[in-house]
Amino acid sequence: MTPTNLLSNAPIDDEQLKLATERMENLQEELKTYIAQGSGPFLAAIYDDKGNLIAKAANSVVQAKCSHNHAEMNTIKQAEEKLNTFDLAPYNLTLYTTAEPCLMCVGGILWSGIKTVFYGVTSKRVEEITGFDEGFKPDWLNEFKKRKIRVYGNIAAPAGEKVLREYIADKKPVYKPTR
Ligand code: AZG
Ligand code: ZN
Repeated sequence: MTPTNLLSNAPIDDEQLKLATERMENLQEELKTYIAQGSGPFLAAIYDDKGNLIAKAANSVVQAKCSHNHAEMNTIKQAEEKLNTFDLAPYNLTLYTTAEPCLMCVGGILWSGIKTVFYGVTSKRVEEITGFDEGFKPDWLNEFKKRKIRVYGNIAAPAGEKVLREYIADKKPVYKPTR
């Protein structure tokens, strides 16, 4: 049965949702190790439709001193390098990300050819819990639907929110440009 708190722009069957929830829970658990090694509190992974892991990367803005280095952007870049293409569409790939893509990453996903997105914590909750600025966003689920990109959000969100609360409790950096 599809949970009522799912945020989506396409149907999904129970088995697919169960697999996605398991993968998201694993990603949230793995994120803790990345944070301990200095990454920002976001992790993303790309799988193909046979279940092969194509790419996985965390947010490395602080480590790499690059404001573009969000988890989603790093993961897409890794996948494109691995598959030697700027267009991932023929590979029918799915992106998992521990939090809703920010303004920049919504664009990055759109240009990449990713076909399906599963995200964990909503941008609203990320901002409330951490103070990160996720940017203003258009009605991106509808815009993605028009472009045949499926989106499913709020997946394993309690596990994701817990990781973000721990990040803040540990006084890790909430970086943003000075205004
Ligand atoms: C972020 N949100 C997501 N989803 N991913 C990142 O890497 C981020 N960095 N700041 N906000
Ligand atoms: Zn982003």
